Amino acid sequence: GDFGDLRYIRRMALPDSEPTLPPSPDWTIPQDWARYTAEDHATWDRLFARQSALLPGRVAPEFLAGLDILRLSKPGIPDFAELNDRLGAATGWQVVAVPGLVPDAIFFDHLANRRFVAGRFIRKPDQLDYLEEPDIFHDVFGHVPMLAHPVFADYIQAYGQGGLRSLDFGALDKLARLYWYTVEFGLLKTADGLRLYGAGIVSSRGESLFALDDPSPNRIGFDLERVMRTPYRIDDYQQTYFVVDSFEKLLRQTQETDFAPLYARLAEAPDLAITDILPDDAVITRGTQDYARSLAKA
Ligand code: HBI
Ligand code: FE
Repeated sequence: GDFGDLRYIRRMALPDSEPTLPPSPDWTIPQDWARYTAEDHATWDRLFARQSALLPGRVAPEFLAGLDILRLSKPGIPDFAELNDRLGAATGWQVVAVPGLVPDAIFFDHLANRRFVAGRFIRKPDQLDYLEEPDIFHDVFGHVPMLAHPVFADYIQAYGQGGLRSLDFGALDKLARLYWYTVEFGLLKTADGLRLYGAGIVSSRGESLFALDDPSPNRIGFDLERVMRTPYRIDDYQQTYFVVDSFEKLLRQTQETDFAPLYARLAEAPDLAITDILPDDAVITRGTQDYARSLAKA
């Protein structure tokens, strides 16, 4: 089936079985923009054209506004030097290239200092809908537009700071769910209806349609503690999406929550099942889960 570009997440769940030597203390490498081939640039342009045609009317206005930052002076894969001039001017964030997944503490340290790590490779033309690791299209097209939004920019930084602290509590798996269900797969409630903003959705053609239109998944109002009790799917479209009312509220909640007692409570409470609906949930869509069932049978 069409897995969108989510399969990359599978690698995040694996133990670090392929030890890689850090290329530098902070794991960054040069982008080497001059090394991209004409085919690489054409892949970016195809994906960019396809998603930017699909997203108006589906994506959060904040994302659409941020997308302009990716329209650089030359077509093809963005040159981080030029991109960073623009992104830096907007919110002070920078994009840095890394060879692939980096250790958690390194990842959080970059976010806490307003540096977003991005893969520098791009998928091959036969992988437009399907790949296992985040490539530059996911990392840059998916994430950079929201990093250009001042409130969301602060939210991702706060997440990085919280991530560093979660390591001391042994609560990384719980906190990672917050990132997953907001930064990667979040939906926003607007006066015109639900809109997409999660990078894992907006960089995937299939999930850009599924997350908004399909009757299968649950769509539930965002609640910080509830989200942190909810496991997620790493191998296919989500079975539950969480909907925020505003990015301001999301940021405020993340800054004001005292995570130490929250982690203590979570350590006592059992995880929920992915598709559970609780009496206190603000249910927007009660999903049929037909899509997930069809996968299980296949
Ligand atoms: N590395 N390059 C990269 N990208 C990620 O999204 C990423 C990572 N390393 C660790 C990591 N994410 C996780 O810590 C979290 O998403 C929880
Ligand atoms: Fe991502």
